[in-house]
Amino acid sequence: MNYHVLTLFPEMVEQGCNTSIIGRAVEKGLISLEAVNIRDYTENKHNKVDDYPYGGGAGMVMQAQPVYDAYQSIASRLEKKPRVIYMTPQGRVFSQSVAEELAGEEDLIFLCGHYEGIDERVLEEIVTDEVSIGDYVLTGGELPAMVMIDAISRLVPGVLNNADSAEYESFHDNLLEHPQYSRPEVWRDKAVPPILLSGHHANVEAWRREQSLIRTAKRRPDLLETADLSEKERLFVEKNLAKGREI
Ligand code: 9D3
Repeated sequence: MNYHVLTLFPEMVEQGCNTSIIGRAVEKGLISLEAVNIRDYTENKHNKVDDYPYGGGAGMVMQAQPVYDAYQSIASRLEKKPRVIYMTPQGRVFSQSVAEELAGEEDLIFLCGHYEGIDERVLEEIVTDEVSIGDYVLTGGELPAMVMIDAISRLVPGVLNNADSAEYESFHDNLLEHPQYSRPEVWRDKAVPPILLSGHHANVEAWRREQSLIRTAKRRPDLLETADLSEKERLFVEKNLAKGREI
């Protein structure tokens, strides 16, 4: 996977990605990351990338030319036209399924905006996807691009260690995870649930599954609509957990 980020803050993207698991994946050659400074492609002596909006109004608009030329500096080197993801609060909301879809691409270009936006004409020319990371207001598209790079990278084969990828493979039917406990057995008068010390593997698994159902019903009831539940589990949820009730 080769990521290319079009931004006015290339150091922010590089600093953010070159640490942690993503940094190690870059060192291993599994992914590459290039942050392209849009300001390097201006054609005026003050390196100005924005101007007033036609029609008036507050703020500034990023001009088409430097964005397009920065894009061309990447695209002209690639054999195939890459997907160009414009990070915008108006895009479709990022999710695990979007990450899975994008993880299959060879190259991804992220376009990060600032100011009031980018001249619509260059967006029409180069953008293939518009993505938001959720309904809250940030100051730019860099953190959203980094969030997407993190979520996509862990799906690239070899990026996660074996234990973590096994965890990923055994998908959890769209339920929240059960609680976890480690030593000591008693901490501040709170004991670990005894079933976890029983050594009875099947009972432990049944308890964990039930905890997942309870948690999901309580915290994210919306997930139950699409969760993969057995007939018996559906009945358990209906009887004990539906509409905010809890056993
Ligand atoms: C004055 C501009 N705003 C009108 C309400 C729109 C606006 C544009 C750009 C607000 C914030 C931003 C900066 N944010 C992003 O570029 C962004 C973003 C976000 O703010 N939230 C969630 N996902 C994303 S993806 C890019």
